[in-house]
Amino acid sequence: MTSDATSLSSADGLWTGLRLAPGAAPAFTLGADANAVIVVQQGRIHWIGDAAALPAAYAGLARHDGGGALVTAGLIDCHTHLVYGGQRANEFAMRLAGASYEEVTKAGGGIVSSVRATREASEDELFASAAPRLEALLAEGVCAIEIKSGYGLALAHERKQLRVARRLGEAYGVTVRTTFLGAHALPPEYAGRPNGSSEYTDLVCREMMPTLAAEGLIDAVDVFCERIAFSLEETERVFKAAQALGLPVKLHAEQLSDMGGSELAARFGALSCDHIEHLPQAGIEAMRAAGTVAVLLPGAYYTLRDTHLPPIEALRAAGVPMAVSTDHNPGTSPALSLLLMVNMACTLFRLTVPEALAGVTVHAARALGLQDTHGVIAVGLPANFVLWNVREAAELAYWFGGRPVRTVVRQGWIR
Ligand code: DI6
Ligand code: FE
Repeated sequence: MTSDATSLSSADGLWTGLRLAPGAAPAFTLGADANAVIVVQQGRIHWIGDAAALPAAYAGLARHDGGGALVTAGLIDCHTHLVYGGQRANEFAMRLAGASYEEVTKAGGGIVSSVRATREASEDELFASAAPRLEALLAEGVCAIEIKSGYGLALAHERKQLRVARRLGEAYGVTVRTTFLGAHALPPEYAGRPNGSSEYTDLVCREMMPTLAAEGLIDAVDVFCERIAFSLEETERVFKAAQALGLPVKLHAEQLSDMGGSELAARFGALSCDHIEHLPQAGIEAMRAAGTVAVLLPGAYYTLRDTHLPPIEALRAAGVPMAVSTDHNPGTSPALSLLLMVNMACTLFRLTVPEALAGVTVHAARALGLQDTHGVIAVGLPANFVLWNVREAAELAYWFGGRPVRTVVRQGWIR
């Protein structure tokens, strides 16, 4: 882990001998074999172009030899539940032995077991357990990440999660966008009450969200809208509370069934609808009209052995931007590789390589409201880019496993 105060060197200078991956720097259409140059100054992109056109003023800068590496914008993991206590490998083993989700839940498993472990953990313990998970993602070139709450389900514990998310961003020099997901599951103390879900939704809207927003801990608000979680009516109550606080929304939508959540989210101008295996055409149209990003989560689809594919062709035809993310969480997607998600998005969901790479860069940025500062290599933006030891961009989706990263430049520093 390096903090900016102790990094060995800044990325300032002349990065030479580069090949820009398609889409990496939209302002340029340099051929994949062009000898591209990036100039970084004070941690920001100052110039990009063909070496032959480099302005003389930059010729004397410190040089970083790219050695012919392929370059993409820094990767963005736009949907994670990275901060939580404990882990649930035992559930994984139980399910392999044939236990149903109900049996796992009866044995104390499921989200509630992560809630219990998160509540028992201190803020420092949560930081310590999340740090190596973040390091694994950063090692693959992630330069921005979304981190949700949703395992505390009570004010003090939701605050703990969101504070850890902020601390991780500061400690590692990575852009972190926090998402309040108090409406992730019904906490044990509300389960079994006749109006427990509605009463808890009130607590989320009237106490937890405004308090944590006032403490500067919330960048966006999310809900798990599903038969086994929160209803459409409860989701709308949470969205209205977020809107009143000026907070953007996103939604775990249509993961297991068509709840109509995507149309509701689009009505609130949601940044993204996520999972969307059961997304209907009406939801697609509403998302297109609202500019809402479709976030695909192949890790959860794979772990749950789902067979209901998201409507990729219809999303593509409608021109809805598609992002790809790990959905890192201890239950349905304990994924620590965004590149593996790129491979799964192609292999399982049939995205093209350019679509999958856009899904972890420019579209992922839009899903976090970061489209003006992240997701592409462009003059004026913070220097977030990755040099890869591959000949062609398709290799970033083709290989799974391995370490194709040559150099990560994150927030203007070599990591
Ligand atoms: N959808 C999921 O797949 C995860 N949360 C959600 O909203 C499950 C989270 C867990 O099992 O811990
Ligand atoms: Fe999720």
